[in-house]
Amino acid sequence: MELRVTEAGSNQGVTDGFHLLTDALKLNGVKTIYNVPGIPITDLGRYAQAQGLRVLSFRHEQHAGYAAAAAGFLTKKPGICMTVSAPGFLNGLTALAHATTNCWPMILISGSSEREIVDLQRGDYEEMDQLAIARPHAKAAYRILRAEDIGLGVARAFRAATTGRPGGVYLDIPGALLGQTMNEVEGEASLRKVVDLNAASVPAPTAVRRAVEVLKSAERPLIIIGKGAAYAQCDDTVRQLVETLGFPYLPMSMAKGLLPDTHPQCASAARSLVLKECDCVFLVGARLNWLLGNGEGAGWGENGVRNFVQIDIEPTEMDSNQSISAPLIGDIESCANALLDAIGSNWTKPSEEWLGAVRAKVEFNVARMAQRLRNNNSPMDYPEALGVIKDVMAEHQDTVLVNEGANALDQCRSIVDIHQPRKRLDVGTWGVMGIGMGSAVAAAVETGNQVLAVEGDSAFGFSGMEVETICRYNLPVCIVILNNNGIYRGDGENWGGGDDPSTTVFVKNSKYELMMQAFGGSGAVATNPDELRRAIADAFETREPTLINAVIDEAAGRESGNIGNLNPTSVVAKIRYPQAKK
Ligand code: OXT
Ligand code: ADP
Ligand code: MG
Repeated sequence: MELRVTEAGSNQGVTDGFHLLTDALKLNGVKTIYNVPGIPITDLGRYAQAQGLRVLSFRHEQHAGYAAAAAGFLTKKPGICMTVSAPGFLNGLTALAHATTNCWPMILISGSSEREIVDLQRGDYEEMDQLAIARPHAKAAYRILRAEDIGLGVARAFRAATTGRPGGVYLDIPGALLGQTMNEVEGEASLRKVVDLNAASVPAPTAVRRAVEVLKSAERPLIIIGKGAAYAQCDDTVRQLVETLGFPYLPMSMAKGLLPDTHPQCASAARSLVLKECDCVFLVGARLNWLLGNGEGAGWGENGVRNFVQIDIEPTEMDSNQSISAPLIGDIESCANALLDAIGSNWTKPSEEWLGAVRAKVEFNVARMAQRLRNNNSPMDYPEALGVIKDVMAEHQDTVLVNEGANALDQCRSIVDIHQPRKRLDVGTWGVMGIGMGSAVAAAVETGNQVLAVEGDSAFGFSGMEVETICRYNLPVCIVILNNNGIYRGDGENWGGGDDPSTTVFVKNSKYELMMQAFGGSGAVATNPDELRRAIADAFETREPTLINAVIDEAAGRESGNIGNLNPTSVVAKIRYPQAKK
């Protein structure tokens, strides 16, 4: 029921949609909104700011959305993004889909046009049926039409975003809702605080016993830890489980640091060996998707893996690719504790034959890499530049590393150790270019820590304008652009021989550092590892927004980094372009 102002000319005892919405967000613990203002939500941002929420305005909704998604991963609570209707909503939708794909909680709140106009397609300002468009890209999508339902709508969004497998939720806010009024006391009473957002989900005892039996029977076991485990924020329990079992483990990209990458059981540097040789894989908050070759084929042993054991909060994840011999359906903390209880103190660790073989391969590969990290060439190649970043992350372990690109991503992931949980944010399940600056802003705002964004020059371009946002809020973000003049490499040629550059090549020797200087931040050029080391040290000391243009040999990269095999090949290309080089 909608209540109108009772006393003419007075608004005492009355509230409205604007204030109910911000009150509902505050009641559910929201502290920050990532937003781009405009009709009909400009005042919503102002009122939220007036009521003590931090409202950060971006230059493009996609980056506000990526910030909200990253905030969800870092905090285990929904990150909030707010946009205007149709184009702003669509700009934010990519990020909502990214959050859903990565199983991160996020709420996209978009202003929209009124139903009576949209549904008859009468042509409203920014008319679009946003709810219908959002639904396939979100875990859930809701529209609120009445002020008295705001508390309910926000509560449903919070519950859906977090409980069970987390994901993105869309909340549609027609402009007129914000202006609706109702009695203040009744309005306050209509708000709801969601209790036990990340509710525990305990596995069945039979499932736990089955898992212990399967793990016990393994001869060459391997644990794969995914970003679901990093998200779960039960770091000590996961560590205890890994150390008790004594298996070698592989951290997926954003699970790096959950146990330090320097941990003696970490098998990252023996990745091919462990995937090829293992007979039992224990997945902890990781999916057997493309990043793991769907658990079969190239990379995996010829005879395949005998048994998979999997912990996941989402029941339908089980058997999505390979048969799971022992599914543990529940949250990681509950499952890990149940396993630890069932294992007790009588656990036999894997054979020295297996552990020794993995250790030997790790030591061999780390030693082989070490020399490449110490060269001091100009221009640099990737390992030379990343050797510096590796040292920086070892010296400043609470720094949050943001990373995107192709070679800039893959080589950074292999070379740069992460030492603490949730200190690496990257392109995620879809391999998205453009997450960089939004993630960097969220990391700085949500953690208060120094942020180091290691960016391919192409990757940076997707969100580069947000350096103004970083300067405006004076965030401790140091951006290092690994600048090889293009996508994958800077030395590609136009295979038709025309004047246009190759499709993958950018302006040579671009002065990216000036972009940061334009907004009052610091800019520097690094042509060798020593200069890079000094420039990062300066940025960390001052905590000023800084952009370092790190000059990389334009011939240093590989097509698509480590995933070139995913490019389709043309059988006629070799005949048509015999002289062509990439
Ligand atoms: O065991 P072996 O011998 O095999 O060796 C492995 C490890 O053992 C070893 N290793 C180590 N050695 C020594 N020491 C240590 N510590 C160590 N650690 C590991 O290293 C190797 C490799 O190990 P790794 O990395 O663990 O294993 P691998 O096999 O690579 O793992 C497989 C994967 C699949 C899990 C892994 O590769 C992975 O996670 N990949 C993610 C890839 C990804 O998502 N890429 C991003 C997308 S690429 C492409 O699509 C791009 N686009 C198109 C585009 C996109 N994406 N988005 C949008 C919105 N629009 C367009 C674009 C435009 S990339 C791109 C821009 C690129 O240009 P940039 O200028 O930005 O970047 P540059 O390339 O730098 O120019
Ligand atoms: P990665 O890319 O690192 O391999 P994925 O995103 O593929 O990780 O997998 C993460 C998995 O973790 C998802 O299947 C998700 O359902 C699961 N997950 C997320 N949070 C929890 C949790 N608290 N407990 C158990 N599983 C979780
Ligand atoms: Mg590049």
